[in-house]
Amino acid sequence: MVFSHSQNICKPLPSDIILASFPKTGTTWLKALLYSIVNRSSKQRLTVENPHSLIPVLEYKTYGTTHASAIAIPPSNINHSRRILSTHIPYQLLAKTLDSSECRVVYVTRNPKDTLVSTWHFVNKWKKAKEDRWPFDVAVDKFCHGLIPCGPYYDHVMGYRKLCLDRPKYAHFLTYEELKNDPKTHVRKLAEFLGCPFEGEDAEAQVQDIVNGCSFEVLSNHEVNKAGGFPSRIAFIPSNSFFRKGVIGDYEEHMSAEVVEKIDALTKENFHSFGFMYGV
Ligand code: PAP
Repeated sequence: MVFSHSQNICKPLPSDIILASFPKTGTTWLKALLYSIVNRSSKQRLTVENPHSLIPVLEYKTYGTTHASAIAIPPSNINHSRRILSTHIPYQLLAKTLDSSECRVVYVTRNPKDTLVSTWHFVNKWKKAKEDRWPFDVAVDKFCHGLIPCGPYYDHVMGYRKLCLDRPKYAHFLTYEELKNDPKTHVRKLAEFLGCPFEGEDAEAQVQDIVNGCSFEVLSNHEVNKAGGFPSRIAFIPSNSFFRKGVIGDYEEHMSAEVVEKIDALTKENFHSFGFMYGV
């Protein structure tokens, strides 16, 4: 797959919503939340479909030929509902497409240590990887050198952060941790950002209902998210591999003090020194 700065890989509609994220930072959760916020009356589809089946991945739809998770991207002349797409493509490669569009971009990120641990577990759950587990120290090394899919993580986050700071009307930045700590506030903010705020007497109940329906505990217990999976070019990805623990700080179970120190130093260099006080 070759991208360049000059490529305009698709032309989003002003009504489109693009969920951008680095892998393992909260994509599945945000897919469920955005789908529920936009399609309030049909949010029960989440009980029978995996969030990844409901929200297509831009890069698979644009370039992919073998990914079979597929619902097609709806044609742009269908107006009854807003299209939601997701992408892991770095902003640096999508800038031309996003900067020239009035679509809404939601970017979610997660602290680097939990992102790394989640990535490591996810890869080791792949069918192929069972015979050949990915050693944790190798994963740490690859992460620190930016040699994991869609990496470097730090460039990915800072690219979208710049977009969100530059174009706040069109791009919204949130973190897994703030969403976890106060989901109702962030669901309300997301709805406002998307131009479909919760209003009326039952607004509070609607928000609570969406937060509950998209919680880790509820989503991970739907049959559809426990069995089956998605064939991809690399491996068969089980549906349940998108739901592991869903907590903040799981890195403490896996990382030595030395590894924590190494990643924190990178985080300070790549985030804090640019004024983004996050991730340590
Ligand atoms: P993806 O990039 O492959 O789509 P993504 O959904 O971004 O993965 O990340 C998966 C992580 O989100 C998992 O974290 P963990 O490995 O630390 O447990 C997964 O458990 C977590 N996750 C999935 N759904 C939810 C949810 N509803 N609430 C909170 N965390 C969730």
